[in-house]
Amino acid sequence: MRRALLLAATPGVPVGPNPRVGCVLLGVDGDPVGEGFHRGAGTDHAEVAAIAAAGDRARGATAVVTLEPCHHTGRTGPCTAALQTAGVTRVVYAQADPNRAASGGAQALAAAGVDVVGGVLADEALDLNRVWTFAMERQRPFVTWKFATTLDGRSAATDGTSRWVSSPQSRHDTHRLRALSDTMLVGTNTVAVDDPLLTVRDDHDVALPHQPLRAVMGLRDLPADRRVFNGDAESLRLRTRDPHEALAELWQHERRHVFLEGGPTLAAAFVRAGLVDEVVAYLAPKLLGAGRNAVADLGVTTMVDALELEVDDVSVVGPDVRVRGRI
Ligand code: AOF
Ligand code: ZN
Repeated sequence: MRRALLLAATPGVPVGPNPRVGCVLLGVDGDPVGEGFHRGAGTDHAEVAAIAAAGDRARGATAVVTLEPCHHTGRTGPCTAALQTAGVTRVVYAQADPNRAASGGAQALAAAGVDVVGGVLADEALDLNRVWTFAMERQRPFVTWKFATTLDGRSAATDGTSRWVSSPQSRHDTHRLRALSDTMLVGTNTVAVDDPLLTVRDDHDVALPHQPLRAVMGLRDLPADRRVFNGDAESLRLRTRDPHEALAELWQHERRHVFLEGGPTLAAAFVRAGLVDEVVAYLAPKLLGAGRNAVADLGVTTMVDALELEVDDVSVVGPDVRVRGRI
């Protein structure tokens, strides 16, 4: 299973709607006879890749796979059938499939006489696909809200200037995090005022290979020449003000991880709706004293009602401090 987990985490797999999955086949004498991993939506599932590698040696083999084999026809066929056709007699998996459309594989295999064991290193498998699992369970994308402020909590000065609150190192780090998501989301106000490009670039302004979808939500009309609607990445207009509706629409587009970079009004709408799952804050060692808050009114009037974060990481990024936590 450790080998299967390593395979699942092979670098270079494109960000997309599917989980990362690895599989090792152990032949009748217990030696590995084939292995495989999933390379992105539309390609072979890990089990099918491992079966292809093993050929005839899959007969009588044990499949060790990081996710419960699927039992549906989606972009590809059911792995339950592929395993049985190949003559696999035993299946050991880590994580139960949280995808309702595909689950039921363990039961179906057991009913067909295959020896099935689940839950082996399940926590590690879950960790690898933590965002995907969360999204599947809730049937909506996971939301990371990112913001940058001065040490006294200002995201812009009173004259409106917000470039650059945080350091080049923090901006570089932000681009790295953007590239791990599949969608960047801002409001129409941000587009109207700041005209951001919202693509993923490295230090030298070179576009990185994976460009998340650039989604813009809100009712305000925007001219087509705004930078977010141009450049080397897709964009999507969401004509809604309601965070629930926006996420439902993004879910229809098979989006699993939204990187929210909107202004204070949009951030407050998501926080109030209980739709911010993770916060990433860059705190720059600067003081403004006055200026705009990162988030608008949350309806909190007394300290005991403050929203608390469970912080899971604090890092120094250049001169700034990055805090990551769950609300
Ligand atoms: C994967 N790779 O190796 C396994 C998956 O519609 P599809 O064909 O892309 O199927 C996606 C679902 O299949 C996925 O959500 C998960 O439930 C199941 N197993 N998926 O992408 C794999 N084993
Ligand atoms: Zn499958």
